Parts: sequence; C-alpha cells; structure tokens
Amino acid sequence: MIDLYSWQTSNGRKVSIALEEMALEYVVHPINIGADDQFSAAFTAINPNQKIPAIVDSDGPGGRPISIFESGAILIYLARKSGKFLPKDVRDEIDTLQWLMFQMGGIGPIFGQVHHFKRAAKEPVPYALERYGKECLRLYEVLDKHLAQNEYIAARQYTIADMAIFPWVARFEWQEVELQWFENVQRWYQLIEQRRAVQRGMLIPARP
Ligand SMILES: N[C@@H](CCC(=O)N[C@@H](CS)C(=O)NCC(=O)O)C(=O)O
Repeated sequence: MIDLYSWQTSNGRKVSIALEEMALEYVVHPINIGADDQFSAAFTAINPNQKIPAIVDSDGPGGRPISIFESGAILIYLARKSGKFLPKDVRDEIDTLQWLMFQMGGIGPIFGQVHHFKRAAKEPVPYALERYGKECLRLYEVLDKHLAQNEYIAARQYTIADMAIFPWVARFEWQEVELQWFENVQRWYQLIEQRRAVQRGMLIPARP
C-alpha cells in the first residue's frame, strides 16, 4: 500500500495522476499547506524539506518500506514499480527523463514564481513580474515548438513527462496565458485532459 501526502497543487497532482494512471493502490493524507501542516514533526520525518508531495510505500524494494520526496523522484519510482510510462529503451528513457527534468528545473520553479507574483505577493513587484512572466512565455514557446513535431512530450508515447507538465499548464489562467497563443500546446493539453486517470488525479486530495 502507498501512502500519499499531498495537497491540491500542481506538484501534488503530478503524483496523484501517476498513481491513477498506474492503477496503484494508495491512501491519501491531505497536508494542508495553507494551514502549515507541512511543518508538523510527523510530516517532517517523511520530507525533511517540508513540502508536498511525498509518499511512503510499505511494500518498497526488498519488501521493506520506502519513503520518497521530490515529485520527480516519486514519478520515476512509481514508473519503475509499475513498469509503466518510463520506456525501457535507453534513448527513450533518457528522452523522458530530460523532459521530466525540464519540468522540475524550469516549468515548476518559474511558473511557481509567476503564480506567486501574480496572485499572492502583498504588493506588485514589476521586476519580478517581467522577469518570470517573460521566462514563462519562453518555456511555453519551447514546449510549443517541440509539440509541433511530437504528439506527446517524450519518446513518441504518453509518459511521466506528460504527467509532470500537464498540471502546470492546467494553471494557464493563473499565468494569464491563453492556450490558443500556443496551438501545439493546446492540442496536447486537450489530448491529455481527456484521460480519465488524469481527470481523477486532478481532484486529489478531494476538497472537504
Ligand atoms: N521540487 C519539489 C517542490 C515541492 C513544492 O514546492 N511543494 C509546494 C506545493 S506545490 C509546497 O509544499 N509548498 C509549501 C511550502 O513551501 O511551505 C517537488 O517537485 O516535489
């Protein structure tokens, strides 16, 4: 059994989408980051970095429990455990991992700053809005050019790279981006959003 510690955010939803796609059994433990649940001693023992998502798999390698934080590491672990959505061919595997890292190192941090400065900052900070807004649009352009030649993000198939990027693009309204500006991203987005597992994963943890 897998225990998922998560909240209704893009990083959290990456993992719930993966668990749904891989049909792995899991129990959700909501960690309300607005109420500072991430700083509790119990959660800090699971993720010393005090951020969601995290998982504990009671049936880890060698039949022993394993605790994992960082959504990219969790996606790789779950893909290996289920044998799904991370191709075995080395070139396809690396292609998937490079786009997963593009999400972890680029889209996640930059879109996250855009969300913060557009929606949460106590006062407008023009320099930050300009810097992160410009980089956000540049990342959309990278994706758009890539998706003009590729149906999915990596390895000519649906992978954990699609699962990682989808919940961030799903916040396009927060970024004040219109998907029709990027027609290939829009085509891909509409393809992924039709998946039932993605629809289920986007609703985890359920709102009380
Ligand atoms: N690189 C981490 C980022 C995790 C992260 O930033 N989580 C946010 C929610 S999306 C969080 O827990 N924020 C609470 C806080 O910073 O106190 C990952 O991908 O797992």
